[in-house]
Amino acid sequence: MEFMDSSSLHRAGFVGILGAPNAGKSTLLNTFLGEKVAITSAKPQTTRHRILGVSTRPEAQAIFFDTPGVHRAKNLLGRELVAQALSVIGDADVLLLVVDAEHPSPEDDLVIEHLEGNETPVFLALNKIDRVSKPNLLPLIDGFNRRLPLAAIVPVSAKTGENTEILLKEIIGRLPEGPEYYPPDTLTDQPERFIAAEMIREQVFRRTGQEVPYATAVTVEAFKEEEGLIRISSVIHVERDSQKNIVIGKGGLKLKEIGTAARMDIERMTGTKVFLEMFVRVEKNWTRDPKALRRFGYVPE
Ligand SMILES: Nc1nc2c(ncn2[C@@H]2O[C@H](COP(=O)(O)OP(=O)(O)O)[C@@H](O)[C@H]2O)c(=O)[nH]1
Ligand SMILES: [Mg+2]
Repeated sequence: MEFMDSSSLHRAGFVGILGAPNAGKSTLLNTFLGEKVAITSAKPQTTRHRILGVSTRPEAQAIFFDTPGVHRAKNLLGRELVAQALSVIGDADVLLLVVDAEHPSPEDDLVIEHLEGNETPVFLALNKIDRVSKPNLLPLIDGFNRRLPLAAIVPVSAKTGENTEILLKEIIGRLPEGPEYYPPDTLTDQPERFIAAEMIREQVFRRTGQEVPYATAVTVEAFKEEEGLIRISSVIHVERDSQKNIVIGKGGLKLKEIGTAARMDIERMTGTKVFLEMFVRVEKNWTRDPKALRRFGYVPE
Protein backbone atom coordinates (compact mmCIF):
# COMPACT_ATOMS: atom_id res chain seq x y z
CA MET A 1 0.00 0.00 0.00
CA GLU A 2 1.24 3.50 -0.82
CA PHE A 3 0.71 6.64 1.19
CA MET A 4 1.01 10.22 0.06
CA ASP A 5 2.26 12.53 2.77
CA SER A 6 4.31 15.69 2.87
CA SER A 7 7.55 13.74 3.11
CA SER A 8 6.95 12.25 -0.31
CA LEU A 9 7.05 15.66 -2.00
CA HIS A 10 9.78 15.96 -4.55
CA ARG A 11 11.97 19.04 -4.46
CA ALA A 12 14.33 20.46 -7.06
CA GLY A 13 16.21 23.70 -7.41
CA PHE A 14 19.36 25.71 -7.85
CA VAL A 15 21.88 26.37 -5.10
CA GLY A 16 24.43 29.15 -5.65
CA ILE A 17 27.70 28.58 -3.78
CA LEU A 18 29.35 31.89 -2.92
CA GLY A 19 32.26 33.02 -0.83
CA ALA A 20 35.74 34.46 -0.59
CA PRO A 21 38.57 32.84 -2.56
CA ASN A 22 39.93 29.70 -0.90
CA ALA A 23 36.99 29.20 1.45
CA GLY A 24 36.57 25.65 0.17
CA LYS A 25 33.61 26.13 -2.19
CA SER A 26 34.83 23.77 -4.89
CA THR A 27 35.95 21.15 -2.37
CA LEU A 28 32.50 21.28 -0.76
CA LEU A 29 30.80 20.83 -4.13
CA ASN A 30 32.96 17.77 -4.86
CA THR A 31 32.13 16.38 -1.40
CA PHE A 32 28.39 16.87 -1.97
CA LEU A 33 28.66 15.00 -5.28
CA GLY A 34 31.12 12.36 -4.12
CA GLU A 35 33.11 13.04 -7.32
CA LYS A 36 35.50 15.61 -8.60
CA VAL A 37 33.83 18.02 -11.02
CA ALA A 38 35.50 21.22 -9.80
CA ILE A 39 39.23 21.73 -9.45
CA THR A 40 40.68 22.97 -6.16
CA SER A 41 43.97 24.30 -4.86
CA ALA A 42 45.49 26.11 -1.90
CA LYS A 43 45.78 29.23 -4.07
CA PRO A 44 42.98 31.78 -4.26
CA GLN A 45 41.00 32.16 -7.50
CA THR A 46 41.46 28.64 -8.74
CA THR A 47 37.87 28.53 -10.00
CA ARG A 48 37.19 30.57 -13.14
CA HIS A 49 33.80 29.33 -14.26
CA ARG A 50 30.37 28.86 -12.90
CA ILE A 51 30.40 25.08 -12.69
CA LEU A 52 27.22 23.16 -12.29
CA GLY A 53 27.11 20.02 -10.18
CA VAL A 54 23.98 17.92 -9.77
CA SER A 55 23.12 15.90 -6.68
CA THR A 56 20.16 13.58 -7.22
CA ARG A 57 18.43 11.43 -4.61
CA PRO A 58 14.95 9.93 -4.59
CA GLU A 59 13.36 12.88 -2.79
CA ALA A 60 15.22 15.76 -4.40
CA GLN A 61 17.58 17.17 -6.97
CA ALA A 62 19.93 19.93 -5.81
CA ILE A 63 21.72 21.69 -8.63
CA PHE A 64 24.78 23.54 -7.38
CA PHE A 65 26.60 26.40 -9.04
CA ASP A 66 30.22 26.58 -7.92
CA THR A 67 31.58 30.08 -8.51
CA PRO A 68 34.87 32.00 -8.51
CA GLY A 69 35.73 33.65 -5.19
CA VAL A 70 34.46 37.15 -4.55
CA HIS A 71 37.43 39.49 -4.10
CA ARG A 72 38.68 42.98 -4.93
CA ALA A 73 39.68 42.39 -8.53
CA LYS A 74 42.87 43.82 -9.97
CA ASN A 75 42.45 43.11 -13.69
CA LEU A 76 39.84 42.39 -16.34
CA LEU A 77 39.91 38.64 -15.71
CA GLY A 78 39.38 39.24 -11.98
CA ARG A 79 36.44 41.59 -12.58
CA GLU A 80 34.81 39.11 -14.96
CA LEU A 81 35.21 36.33 -12.37
CA VAL A 82 33.61 38.36 -9.60
CA ALA A 83 30.74 39.38 -11.89
CA GLN A 84 30.21 35.71 -12.77
CA ALA A 85 30.16 34.76 -9.10
CA LEU A 86 27.69 37.46 -8.10
CA SER A 87 25.39 36.64 -10.99
CA VAL A 88 24.27 33.46 -9.20
CA ILE A 89 22.50 35.55 -6.60
CA GLY A 90 19.69 36.21 -9.06
CA ASP A 91 19.64 32.67 -10.47
CA ALA A 92 19.49 30.56 -7.32
CA ASP A 93 16.60 29.28 -5.20
CA VAL A 94 18.95 28.98 -2.25
CA LEU A 95 22.37 30.50 -1.60
CA LEU A 96 25.17 28.79 0.26
CA LEU A 97 27.78 31.12 1.67
CA VAL A 98 31.02 29.30 2.41
CA VAL A 99 33.43 30.76 4.94
CA ASP A 100 36.84 29.54 6.03
CA ALA A 101 36.33 29.26 9.80
CA GLU A 102 40.06 29.03 10.37
CA HIS A 103 40.85 32.22 8.45
CA PRO A 104 37.77 34.42 8.09
CA SER A 105 38.53 37.14 5.58
CA PRO A 106 37.49 40.73 4.85
CA GLU A 107 36.29 39.33 1.54
CA ASP A 108 33.52 37.51 3.46
CA ASP A 109 32.12 40.98 4.17
CA LEU A 110 32.31 41.83 0.49
CA VAL A 111 29.99 38.90 -0.26
CA ILE A 112 27.67 39.88 2.56
CA GLU A 113 27.39 43.42 1.17
CA HIS A 114 26.07 41.95 -2.06
CA LEU A 115 23.53 39.83 -0.20
CA GLU A 116 21.93 42.76 1.57
CA GLY A 117 18.29 43.20 0.67
CA ASN A 118 18.25 39.89 -1.14
CA GLU A 119 15.23 37.64 -0.54
CA THR A 120 16.78 34.26 -1.34
CA PRO A 121 17.38 32.05 1.73
CA VAL A 122 21.07 32.01 2.66
CA PHE A 123 22.77 29.08 4.38
CA LEU A 124 26.15 29.55 5.95
CA ALA A 125 28.72 26.76 5.80
CA LEU A 126 31.44 27.43 8.37
CA ASN A 127 34.05 25.32 6.65
CA LYS A 128 37.36 23.74 7.71
CA ILE A 129 36.18 22.83 11.21
CA ASP A 130 38.78 20.07 11.14
CA ARG A 131 41.19 22.98 11.78
CA VAL A 132 39.24 24.93 14.41
CA SER A 133 38.25 24.10 17.98
CA LYS A 134 34.51 24.26 18.67
CA PRO A 135 34.61 27.13 21.22
CA ASN A 136 36.32 29.30 18.59
CA LEU A 137 33.33 28.87 16.31
CA LEU A 138 30.88 30.57 18.67
CA PRO A 139 32.02 34.19 18.16
CA LEU A 140 32.07 33.58 14.41
CA ILE A 141 28.52 32.26 14.45
CA ASP A 142 27.49 35.26 16.52
CA GLY A 143 29.11 37.71 14.13
CA PHE A 144 27.49 36.28 11.02
CA ASN A 145 24.09 36.08 12.70
CA ARG A 146 24.32 39.77 13.44
CA ARG A 147 25.30 40.74 9.92
CA LEU A 148 22.85 38.72 7.88
CA PRO A 149 19.52 36.91 8.27
CA LEU A 150 20.49 33.26 7.81
CA ALA A 151 18.36 30.19 7.13
CA ALA A 152 20.86 28.09 9.08
CA ILE A 153 24.51 27.97 10.04
CA VAL A 154 26.19 24.59 9.69
CA PRO A 155 29.81 24.03 10.71
CA VAL A 156 31.31 21.57 8.23
CA SER A 157 34.52 20.13 6.92
CA ALA A 158 34.46 19.77 3.16
CA LYS A 159 37.67 17.82 3.49
CA THR A 160 36.56 15.15 5.97
CA GLY A 161 32.87 15.32 5.07
CA GLU A 162 31.85 16.10 8.65
CA ASN A 163 28.29 17.54 8.76
CA THR A 164 28.09 17.91 4.99
CA GLU A 165 25.18 15.48 4.79
CA ILE A 166 23.31 17.49 7.44
CA LEU A 167 23.94 20.68 5.46
CA LEU A 168 22.76 19.08 2.22
CA LYS A 169 19.54 17.90 3.91
CA GLU A 170 18.91 21.40 5.30
CA ILE A 171 19.41 22.91 1.86
CA ILE A 172 17.13 20.38 0.19
CA GLY A 173 14.43 21.25 2.71
CA ARG A 174 14.36 24.80 1.33
CA LEU A 175 14.24 23.91 -2.36
CA PRO A 176 10.98 24.48 -4.19
CA GLU A 177 8.64 21.60 -4.86
CA GLY A 178 8.96 20.27 -8.37
CA PRO A 179 10.28 17.60 -10.70
CA GLU A 180 13.92 16.98 -11.65
CA TYR A 181 15.59 19.37 -14.09
CA TYR A 182 18.24 16.87 -15.20
CA PRO A 183 18.24 13.10 -15.76
CA PRO A 184 19.13 11.42 -12.43
CA ASP A 185 22.58 10.24 -13.57
CA THR A 186 23.74 13.78 -14.49
CA LEU A 187 26.79 14.95 -12.55
CA THR A 188 27.64 18.19 -14.33
CA ASP A 189 26.80 20.17 -17.45
CA GLN A 190 30.47 20.41 -18.39
CA PRO A 191 31.80 18.04 -21.04
CA GLU A 192 34.76 15.80 -20.14
CA ARG A 193 36.84 17.84 -22.56
CA PHE A 194 36.36 20.96 -20.44
CA ILE A 195 37.03 19.14 -17.16
CA ALA A 196 40.20 17.70 -18.70
CA ALA A 197 41.43 21.25 -19.47
CA GLU A 198 40.58 22.21 -15.90
CA MET A 199 42.49 19.24 -14.49
CA ILE A 200 45.59 20.38 -16.38
CA ARG A 201 45.14 23.93 -15.10
CA GLU A 202 44.74 22.55 -11.56
CA GLN A 203 48.17 20.96 -11.74
CA VAL A 204 49.71 24.24 -12.96
CA PHE A 205 48.06 25.95 -9.98
CA ARG A 206 49.39 23.36 -7.59
CA ARG A 207 52.87 23.02 -9.02
CA THR A 208 53.96 26.55 -9.93
CA GLY A 209 54.32 29.63 -7.77
CA GLN A 210 54.07 33.40 -7.74
CA GLU A 211 52.15 34.92 -10.63
CA VAL A 212 52.36 31.92 -12.95
CA PRO A 213 48.99 30.31 -12.07
CA TYR A 214 47.24 33.64 -12.62
CA ALA A 215 48.86 34.00 -16.02
CA THR A 216 47.80 30.51 -17.09
CA ALA A 217 44.87 29.33 -19.17
CA VAL A 218 44.47 25.87 -20.68
CA THR A 219 42.66 24.91 -23.85
CA VAL A 220 42.05 21.45 -25.24
CA GLU A 221 42.54 21.51 -29.00
CA ALA A 222 41.66 17.88 -29.63
CA PHE A 223 39.86 15.20 -27.60
CA LYS A 224 39.59 11.99 -29.59
CA GLU A 225 38.07 8.83 -28.21
CA GLU A 226 39.55 5.75 -29.79
CA GLU A 227 39.28 2.08 -28.89
CA GLY A 228 40.35 1.96 -25.20
CA LEU A 229 42.19 5.28 -25.42
CA ILE A 230 41.53 9.01 -25.35
CA ARG A 231 43.99 11.23 -27.20
CA ILE A 232 44.13 14.77 -25.88
CA SER A 233 46.07 17.66 -27.32
CA SER A 234 46.23 20.71 -25.09
CA VAL A 235 47.81 24.14 -24.92
CA ILE A 236 48.93 25.89 -21.74
CA HIS A 237 48.79 29.62 -22.39
CA VAL A 238 50.94 31.99 -20.34
CA GLU A 239 51.62 35.70 -20.64
CA ARG A 240 55.41 35.86 -20.84
CA ASP A 241 58.48 33.88 -21.92
CA SER A 242 59.73 33.72 -18.33
CA GLN A 243 56.47 32.01 -17.31
CA LYS A 244 56.76 29.59 -20.19
CA ASN A 245 60.21 28.62 -18.93
CA ILE A 246 58.84 28.02 -15.43
CA VAL A 247 55.99 25.82 -16.67
CA ILE A 248 58.37 23.77 -18.79
CA GLY A 249 61.06 23.60 -16.12
CA LYS A 250 64.62 22.35 -16.33
CA GLY A 251 64.86 19.69 -18.99
CA GLY A 252 61.05 19.74 -19.31
CA LEU A 253 60.67 18.20 -15.86
CA LYS A 254 57.95 20.53 -14.56
CA LEU A 255 55.79 20.06 -17.62
CA LYS A 256 56.23 16.32 -17.33
CA GLU A 257 55.15 16.40 -13.68
CA ILE A 258 52.08 18.51 -14.57
CA GLY A 259 51.22 16.16 -17.42
CA THR A 260 51.56 12.94 -15.44
CA ALA A 261 49.38 14.19 -12.58
CA ALA A 262 46.74 15.62 -14.92
CA ARG A 263 46.69 12.48 -17.05
CA MET A 264 46.06 10.30 -13.99
CA ASP A 265 43.15 12.54 -12.93
CA ILE A 266 41.65 12.44 -16.41
CA GLU A 267 42.05 8.65 -16.53
CA ARG A 268 40.25 8.39 -13.19
CA MET A 269 37.40 10.58 -14.47
CA THR A 270 36.97 8.85 -17.82
CA GLY A 271 37.88 5.33 -16.74
CA THR A 272 40.00 5.15 -19.90
CA LYS A 273 43.67 5.24 -20.72
CA VAL A 274 44.71 8.73 -21.78
CA PHE A 275 47.43 9.96 -24.09
CA LEU A 276 48.05 13.59 -23.20
CA GLU A 277 49.99 15.97 -25.40
CA MET A 278 50.82 19.46 -24.07
CA PHE A 279 52.22 22.63 -25.63
CA VAL A 280 53.12 25.84 -23.83
CA ARG A 281 52.40 29.04 -25.72
CA VAL A 282 52.95 32.71 -24.87
CA GLU A 283 49.83 34.83 -25.33
CA LYS A 284 50.97 38.33 -24.32
CA ASN A 285 48.81 39.95 -21.59
CA TRP A 286 45.81 37.72 -22.21
CA THR A 287 44.37 38.46 -18.73
CA ARG A 288 43.76 42.03 -19.94
CA ASP A 289 42.53 41.18 -23.40
CA PRO A 290 38.75 40.87 -23.84
CA LYS A 291 39.18 38.82 -27.03
CA ALA A 292 41.45 36.28 -25.36
CA LEU A 293 39.11 36.06 -22.36
CA ARG A 294 36.28 35.18 -24.72
CA ARG A 295 38.37 32.62 -26.57
CA PHE A 296 39.30 30.92 -23.29
CA GLY A 297 35.65 30.90 -22.22
CA TYR A 298 36.00 33.29 -19.27
CA VAL A 299 33.37 35.67 -20.62
CA PRO A 300 30.24 34.69 -22.53
CA GLU A 301 30.55 34.79 -26.33
N1 LIG B 1 41.62 21.57 6.29
C1 LIG B 1 40.70 21.79 5.38
N2 LIG B 1 41.04 22.29 4.17
C2 LIG B 1 40.06 22.49 3.26
C3 LIG B 1 38.69 22.22 3.53
N3 LIG B 1 37.97 22.56 2.45
C4 LIG B 1 38.85 23.00 1.52
N4 LIG B 1 40.11 22.96 2.02
C5 LIG B 1 41.35 23.38 1.32
O1 LIG B 1 41.28 24.78 1.08
C6 LIG B 1 41.90 25.11 -0.18
C7 LIG B 1 40.92 25.84 -1.06
O2 LIG B 1 39.88 24.96 -1.43
P1 LIG B 1 39.00 25.24 -2.73
O3 LIG B 1 37.89 24.25 -2.70
O4 LIG B 1 39.85 25.32 -3.95
O5 LIG B 1 38.44 26.69 -2.36
P2 LIG B 1 37.56 27.70 -3.25
O6 LIG B 1 38.52 28.71 -3.79
O7 LIG B 1 36.60 28.32 -2.28
O8 LIG B 1 36.87 26.89 -4.31
C8 LIG B 1 42.36 23.77 -0.77
O9 LIG B 1 43.72 23.60 -0.46
C9 LIG B 1 41.49 22.75 -0.06
O10 LIG B 1 42.10 21.48 0.04
C10 LIG B 1 38.37 21.69 4.83
O11 LIG B 1 37.22 21.42 5.18
N5 LIG B 1 39.41 21.50 5.70
MG1 LIG C 1 36.89 27.08 -6.28
